[in-house]
Amino acid sequence: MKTNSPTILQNLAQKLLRARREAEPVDQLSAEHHFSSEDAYEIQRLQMLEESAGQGISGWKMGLTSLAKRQQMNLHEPLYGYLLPSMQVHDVLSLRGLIHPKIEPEIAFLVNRDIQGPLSYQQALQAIDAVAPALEILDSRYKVFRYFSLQDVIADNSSSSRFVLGQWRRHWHSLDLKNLGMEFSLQGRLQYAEKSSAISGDPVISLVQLTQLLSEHGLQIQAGQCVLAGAATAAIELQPDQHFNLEVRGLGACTLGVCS
Ligand code: OOG
Ligand code: MG
Repeated sequence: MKTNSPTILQNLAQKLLRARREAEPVDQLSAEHHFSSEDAYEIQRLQMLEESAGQGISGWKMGLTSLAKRQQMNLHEPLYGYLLPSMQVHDVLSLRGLIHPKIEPEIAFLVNRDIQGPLSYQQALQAIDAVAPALEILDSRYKVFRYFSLQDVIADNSSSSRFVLGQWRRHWHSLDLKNLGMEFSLQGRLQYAEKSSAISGDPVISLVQLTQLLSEHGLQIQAGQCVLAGAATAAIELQPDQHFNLEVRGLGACTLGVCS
C-alpha cells in the first residue's frame, strides 16, 4: 500500500537522485518519513525513470538472496533494482563519483524473451539465453552503509552502482547452475570460495523471484536484458589499486581493476 502522496515520493526520489549524481550522501529517508515497501519501489522507479531517459534499461538486479548478504546487512527479504547502461563498466573502475563502494561476486543471466507475470522454475530456465560470471559494485547514498531499513535500501535502487559482466556462455545447458564453484580473489589471494547454491539455493530461483516481484509492481523483463541473481558472499569494501577476479567453474572469469 502506498502511504505517502505522489509529491512526497517525487521529492524523496529527487533527494536520492541528487545524492547519487553528486556523490553526496544523505540521511536515511526513514529517519523523517514512514514509508511502505510499495512507496520505496515507487521512489526507486521515479529515480530510474529519470536516470534511464535517453539510455534505456540494461536489466535488473536481485539482492539479499544469500544468507551471507542478509547477515551482513541485517535485512532478510530479497529485493530488486534497475541496471542501466551507464552502470556497466569494463575492466577498470574509477572510484571517482562513488561514496562508499563495495564489490560482490554474482551470476548473471541474459534473458531471451519478454517476461510478463511470474514464471515457474521451468519457464525461467527456458527464458535464459546465456549465463555469465558477474561482479556487482554496490554503493549507498546514505551516510551509513549499515543497519538501514529494507525500505531505505529499496528506495536507493537497492544500492546499485556499477556492474561488470564476464563472457556470456550460451551453451550452459550441461551445467548444474546451482552447483557452480565460485572463487573470489583480491590481488590473487582467495577471499571466498562458495557454491552458486548460496544464491537463493539456486540462482534460477532469484530469476523466478524477480518475475514475482516485478509483476507485483506492473514491471516487465524485456528480451535482451540481463539479470544479476544476487551475491554469493558478503561484499568487500573497495580501495584504489585493488584487482579482483571471480572464477566460476564451467563459466569463466570476470575481473576488475580499481583506480582512484
Ligand atoms: C543491498 C543490495 C544487496 C546483493 O547482491 O545481495 C545485493 C545492499 O547490500 O546494500 O545487491
Ligand atoms: Mg548484488
